[in-house]
Amino acid sequence: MTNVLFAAGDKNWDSYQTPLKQAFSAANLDIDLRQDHDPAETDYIIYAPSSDLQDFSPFRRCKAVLSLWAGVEKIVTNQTLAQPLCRMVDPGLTQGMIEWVTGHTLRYHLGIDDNLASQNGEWKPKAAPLARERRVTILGLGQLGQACAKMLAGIGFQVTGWSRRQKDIEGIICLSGDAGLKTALKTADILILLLPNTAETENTLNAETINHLPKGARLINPGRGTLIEDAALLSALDTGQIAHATLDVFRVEPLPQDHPYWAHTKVTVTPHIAAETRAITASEVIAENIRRGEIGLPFLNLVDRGAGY
Ligand code: NDP
Ligand code: OXD
Repeated sequence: MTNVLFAAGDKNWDSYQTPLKQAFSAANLDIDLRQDHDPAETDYIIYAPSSDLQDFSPFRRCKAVLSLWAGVEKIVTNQTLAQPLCRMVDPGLTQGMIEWVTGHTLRYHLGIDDNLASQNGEWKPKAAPLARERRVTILGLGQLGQACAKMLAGIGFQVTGWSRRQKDIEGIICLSGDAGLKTALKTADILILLLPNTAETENTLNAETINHLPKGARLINPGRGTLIEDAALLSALDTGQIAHATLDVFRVEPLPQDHPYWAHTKVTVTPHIAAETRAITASEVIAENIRRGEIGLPFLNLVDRGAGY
C-alpha cells in the first residue's frame, strides 16, 4: 500500500478525490489517498498553494511532492522542501491555455472591440489583415508557450518565441538571450507572456524593454503578474506605446478593488482563469508519476530548484 497525502485544500479534494482514485486504479496502483496521513508514513504529497502544509521536514519517507499547479513559485523556495518537486504538465490545462491565448489574440487581430464599439448605424468597412501579416511574440517556449506558438503559427501568424535556452521549433522563429529578447519585442504586434515567476523573469517587461515594442502593440499576460513592472505598463498605456493589455495574473491576487487596472479603459482584467488544471487529465499525470516513482523510473516534470521552475 502506498500512502498519498492530498494537501491541496478541501475544494480541490471534492473535485479530485474520484478522478484520482480512478486514475490510480487504471494504473494498477494500490493507494491509500487521504487528507491526513501520518507524515512519517507518507509516500507522496499532492500539493496546491492553497494548502496549510508549509513544513515538509517531517515527511522523511516522502518520495515526491506533486504540484497541482504548473507555476511553482509559491513552493520552490520553501527551505524545508528536500523532496523532489514535480510541477503540473496537464494536457487539459495546456488545451485551456491554447484556447484562451488564441481567443484573446484573435480579439486583437480581428479588431473585435472596434466592431463592438461601432454598432451605431455607421457602415465603415475595415477588414483585418490576414494572420500572416501579423507578428506575434511569445516570451516563454515551455509546455504552454510552445503549444500556443504552434496553434498561432498554424492559423498563419508570424510567430517568434523567446526562451532561456535556444530552441529549434519548425515554423517558429526561436530566440534567446538579451539580444534575442530585443528582437522578439521589436517584432511583437501582439506580445504574449508565458514565462514562470522567478528571480530572473521579474519585470521582464519594464520601462526600458517596453520601448522595444512597436508603437501600439497589444499585450496578453497569462504568465505571472511579476513579469510586468506595473507602473511602466500603465505609463505605456497612457502614451499609446501599448494600445491595450489583457491581464490574467497579478502580483496580488485577487487584484485589489482600487488597483488602476480595474478601471483602465485600455485594460481587460480576467481573474486568473486562463488555464485551469483539469481534474481528470491531471489525475492521470499524477498516477503516472507515482507509478514511475514506485518502479524507480525518473519522475516527469521535475522542477529545477536552482532555476526556480
Ligand atoms: P515551462 O517551465 O514549461 O516553460 C517556461 C518557459 O519559460 C521555458 O521556455 C523557459 O525557457 C522560459 N524561461 C524561464 N526562465 C527564463 C528566463 N530567465 N529567460 C527566458 N526564458 C525563460 O512552463 P509552462 O509553459 O508550463 O508554464 C509557464 C507559466 O505559465 C507557469 O510558470 C505559470 O506561471 C503560468 N501559468 C498560468 C496559468 C494561468 O491560468 N494564468 C496556468 C498555468 C500556468 P527554457 O525552455 O529554456 O527552460
Ligand atoms: C498554474 C496556474 O500555475 O493556474 O497552474 O496559474
